[in-house]
Amino acid sequence: MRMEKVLLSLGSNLGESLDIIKNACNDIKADNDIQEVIISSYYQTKPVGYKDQDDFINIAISLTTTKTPYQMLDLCAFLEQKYQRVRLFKNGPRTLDVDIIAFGEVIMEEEKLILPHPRMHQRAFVLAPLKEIEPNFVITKYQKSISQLYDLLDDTEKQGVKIIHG
Ligand code: PH2
Ligand code: MG
Ligand code: MG
Repeated sequence: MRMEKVLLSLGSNLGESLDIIKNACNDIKADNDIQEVIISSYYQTKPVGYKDQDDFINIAISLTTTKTPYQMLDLCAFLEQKYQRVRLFKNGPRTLDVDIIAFGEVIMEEEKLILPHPRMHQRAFVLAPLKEIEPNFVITKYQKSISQLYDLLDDTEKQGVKIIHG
């Protein structure tokens, strides 16, 4: 079976965000098709897009898996359901969002899944946690590492992201 490295971004700004993210991490570690799970520190991040909402907690996860991209997407959707995702409107407050940022070198644009994540290269709340755990992972689409993509962000974007526990 082919093993791929997968990068995930988790976010929450509604409910008990720290607990929700911690529990989702444990669920991911317990999955039989997932190995080598690395979890970043927790970050408190200013909302991007729709601004009139609470700060988010964001983390990144790196793992290896024998799952396909769509099987991985199913797990993300399952976890969002399990933690009773409430999402009032696009980019609005949510209890748990689990996004696939990259799936090996896969590049695809389908209705339900775009890889790598279409906005990953613009977001400090994605790249700061990822840089901590996978600085040298190359995003094939951009021919740049996570660390290089992070360095290209504006200072204002970077300043909205603060580490909260190590
Ligand atoms: N997710 C969004 C929109 N804006 N802002 C922060 N800080 N963190 C997020 O996870 C986030 C966001 C859409 O998924
Ligand atoms: Mg998202
Ligand atoms: Mg999402």
